Amino acid sequence: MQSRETTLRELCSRHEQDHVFTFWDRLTPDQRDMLLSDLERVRFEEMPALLRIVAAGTEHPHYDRIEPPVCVRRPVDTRGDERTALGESLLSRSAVAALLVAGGQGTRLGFDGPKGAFRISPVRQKPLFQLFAEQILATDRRYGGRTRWYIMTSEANDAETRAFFEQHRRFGLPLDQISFFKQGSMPAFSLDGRMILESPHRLALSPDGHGGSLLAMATTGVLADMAGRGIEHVGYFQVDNPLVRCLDPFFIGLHAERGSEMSSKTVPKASDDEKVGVFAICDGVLRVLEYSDLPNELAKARQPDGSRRFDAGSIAVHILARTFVERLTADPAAFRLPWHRAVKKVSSVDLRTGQMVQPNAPNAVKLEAFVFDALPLAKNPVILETNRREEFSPVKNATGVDSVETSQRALSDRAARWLESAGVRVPRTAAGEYSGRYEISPLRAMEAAHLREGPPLPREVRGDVYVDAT
Ligand code: UD2
Repeated sequence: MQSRETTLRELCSRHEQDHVFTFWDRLTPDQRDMLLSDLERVRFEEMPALLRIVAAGTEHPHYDRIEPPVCVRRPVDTRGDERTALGESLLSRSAVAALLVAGGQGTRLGFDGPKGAFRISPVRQKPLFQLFAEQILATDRRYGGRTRWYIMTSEANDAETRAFFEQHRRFGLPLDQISFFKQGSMPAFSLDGRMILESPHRLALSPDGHGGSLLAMATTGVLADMAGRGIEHVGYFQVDNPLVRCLDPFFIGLHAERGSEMSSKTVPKASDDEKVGVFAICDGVLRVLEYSDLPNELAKARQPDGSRRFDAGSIAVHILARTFVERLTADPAAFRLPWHRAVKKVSSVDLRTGQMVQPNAPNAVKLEAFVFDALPLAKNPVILETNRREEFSPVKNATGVDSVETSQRALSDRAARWLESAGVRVPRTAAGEYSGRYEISPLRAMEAAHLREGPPLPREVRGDVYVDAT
């Protein structure tokens, strides 16, 4: 049998990537092993296609006809609705799993560590992961199921993420209710199509995008695990939205009732240039057009009544039928979502000197797959329009738009509204804004109505208020 080294050298040579062995003679045995391990993660069989995308430059897809989609609007009160009842029964049968994608690098937030470890809640400073864990616990207590939680990490943050959960005793969830799995990696390429070395013995690898979740579910055994447990639907959400309702009975029921393979939530866009993809029917097929692919004239287009024409923003909350993911990935070697190309700055090693080079201009192409590109492949997709103030305020940046401050404010204001709806007087400033900070444990309420069911609340609150489970 050929040695690893020979096999990988041959593959590299076949795809004109021999430069990755430039420093081989100087590497220690451990370093050689690391380089070979990195190379084993490269999908060489896809290399010709990848190199074509790298060389092609960024092209926006062209469609002859782009139209707004039809969305189902969420009723103000979903209690008593038959779709809610269906969702509740699926949750009580543990037929729905939660899937959190948390493999991203979180560079914009400037936080050192997995993004889910970021402390976001306005009073207790709970990390994002805890808010999600408590929702899952609360869902199980309410409906009597045992919801399995799959967390996708990446090579860069897997160990730290697992350690964080252990350190916090999984926020009360039993050991056997959480599964971590790792997404794939993708090398960064120089503009002329060579894999970048980030050190003499390491490739510059980064996560392959949240679209990598579908393939990773197949290749890491997650799908088989789900099938074995009777899980039929997968509630997909991102790590950066503390307002997310990750297991929403109404949404689950709507998806199941329609026999949808992939359903998505939307909110009306906050502005023409908000950084969210939009749902659109492109040449007859429902898709998400990512904000970076949306031509300016479409982002600004108006209906005759003056409202925004492409207004259905994607908040990256989906439900996927397990059988849909199985169907797509039945032959993992053949399954591909399109690669999206971004030109970024990546530090690299100078192949002549072995010295590190920090680029001052973008020098590298990174390729990522997006999960919403599965939407055009899904039967009966449904889009549910929901209320932004209740469900969406992502924390992307340290300051400004979609920042820690705006997200904490949204959590606090939502808690204040729920308290008011339960008859509690909440003080406001002269300008009508809530004064003080408010937080409600998900174990006490996941929506306003739950707050009215529990133990009595004070008639009035003031200052920083935390409403606990009891
Ligand atoms: C995403 C959507 C955007 C909108 C917005 C809502 C994309 C490309 N854009 O924008 O349309 O819905 O969210 O907040 O999705 N992740 C991984 N592995 C990866 C890359 C990302 O797990 O390889 C996770 C990451 O941890 C995070 C989520 O995916 O939970 C979003 O990633 P992002 O920050 O790249 O997406 P963003 O903000 O550009």
